[in-house]
Amino acid sequence: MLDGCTPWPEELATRFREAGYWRGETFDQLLRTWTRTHPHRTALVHGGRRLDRAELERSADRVARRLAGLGVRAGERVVLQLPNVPEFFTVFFGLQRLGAIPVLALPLHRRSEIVHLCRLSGAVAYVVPDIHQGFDHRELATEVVKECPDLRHVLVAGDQGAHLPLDGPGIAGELQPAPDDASEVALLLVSGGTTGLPKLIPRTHDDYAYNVRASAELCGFGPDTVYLAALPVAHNFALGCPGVLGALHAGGTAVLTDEPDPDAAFALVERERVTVSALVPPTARMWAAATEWGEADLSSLRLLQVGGARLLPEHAAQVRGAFGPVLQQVFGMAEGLLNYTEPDAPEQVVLHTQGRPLSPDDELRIVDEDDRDVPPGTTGRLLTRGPYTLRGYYRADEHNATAFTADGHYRTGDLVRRTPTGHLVVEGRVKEQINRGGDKVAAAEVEEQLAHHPAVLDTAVVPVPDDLLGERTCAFVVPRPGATAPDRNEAAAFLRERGLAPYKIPDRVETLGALPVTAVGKTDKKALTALARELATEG
Ligand code: J2J
Repeated sequence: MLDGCTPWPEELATRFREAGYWRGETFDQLLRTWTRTHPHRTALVHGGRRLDRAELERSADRVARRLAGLGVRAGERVVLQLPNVPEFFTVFFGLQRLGAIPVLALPLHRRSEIVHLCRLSGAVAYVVPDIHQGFDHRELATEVVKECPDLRHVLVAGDQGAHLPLDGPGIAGELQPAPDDASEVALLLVSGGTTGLPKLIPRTHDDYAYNVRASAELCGFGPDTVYLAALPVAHNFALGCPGVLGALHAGGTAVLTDEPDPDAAFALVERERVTVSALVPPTARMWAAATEWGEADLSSLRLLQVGGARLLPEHAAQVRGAFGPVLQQVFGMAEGLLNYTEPDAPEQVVLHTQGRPLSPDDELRIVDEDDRDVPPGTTGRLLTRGPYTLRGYYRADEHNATAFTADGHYRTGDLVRRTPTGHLVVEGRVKEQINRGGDKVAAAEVEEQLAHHPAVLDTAVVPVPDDLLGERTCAFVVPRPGATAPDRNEAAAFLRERGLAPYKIPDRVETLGALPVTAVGKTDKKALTALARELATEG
């Protein structure tokens, strides 16, 4: 396995192969199988463009030739930052053809995240759109290159500006055969993060193909599936749970859009007869509200997956009321473990739980703070391991020492309880992360960035409840003696300047004379969370 990764112990790997979870197929082999079975079935739709599987495979081969011509080799990492466009998949599969490893940056990542991802992964290339949603990624790339000596190439899907066109000449002649070791890393996903900087999650061909296949089976995907990707496909949910890859695997079609708002999305549902989509709770609620006045024909929808953040029972009821019994709750994580409510689950289960583990071999423990199992039905910290849950973050020995138990359980940081039917209810979390409607913000990352402000002595970032997003971020700032603490606008401008992704910029900034501390002298985040809540209700 790629240096810097933690493989599964050999006896477990053997078991997962014997159980048929791990089938030894790489994503390159899978694409070729999908093409052979249905070469002319539509794979991807974007605006007026339609690519069948044969075209997807040909375009992926072109990208592979292009990258091979630039010297990209098997095992090397390439940061892929594309929105929901077909090129995301031609590059993804082009890299698979070479055995090179995509690092899936989110479209909203900015200089701070991208420089970190490039350096951490030692990426040799960075693939960007030209301008996306008003933001010029070529300018970002120019800055990134200056700070990342290993980065040899920037490739632009679109108007290349000062960089190289993705669509340029590649090697002629035969490509080397694709590497066929399915226990190798196929992709690196970005973790929501709890520490100062995002972590990378290695996903092997074996484990991720299982993740996709088992999800597609559970969700009843088949050749008639038309999946609307309205969340970023760089995110695990829309990529592989079952996502676009699940639709392709099942012989179906994926419709790509960057506009999840109901007007645009409903028009696509009607036009393409979309059967399934995946949303975060705030978008699901907007969709539900929009059915009141929208006139689009949504009768093709068979499944509406909602996950990424807690969907409150009353909101679940609204969504179910608007769309009928198509709602599915999903409690997943890029690190692996996926929980789904079954498509035929009773209403009570769909409204009140976040689903059941996907694999019979997902091992779950619910424990107290000393890692002792809590009594059945009580809330505790969720630990997990299994055939598609990572055993270690990439190049992160120190963090791995605390993020995993000695016997390889991943500490999810989520507080859950299990119902008698084996479904999980997410009750909260112990990790210092703010879940902003599905967008994850590591408190420590924002604190670290804010601490660079010359007027800031100390800072702490906590969640505040929010009706739409579930949570927003509140930063408490202690000014240096004699200095004036930055207000919200100044802090926002400062963090933007430092290249932080826009969704990580605090929604509120409050000044304090000192941060409260606990008996052992740590910042008292509980007290600050309570204070933030109080300030928020005052307005
Ligand atoms: C409460 N919290 C949830 C839920 C995720 C499918 C769906 C989501 C993700 C995802 C994903 C939640 N209720 N229904 O990768 O494939 C919080 C938990 C979890 C963290 C993981 C997928 N669904 N969460 O959200 O890696 O705190 O993955 O540990 O972005 O989101 O975040 P992420």
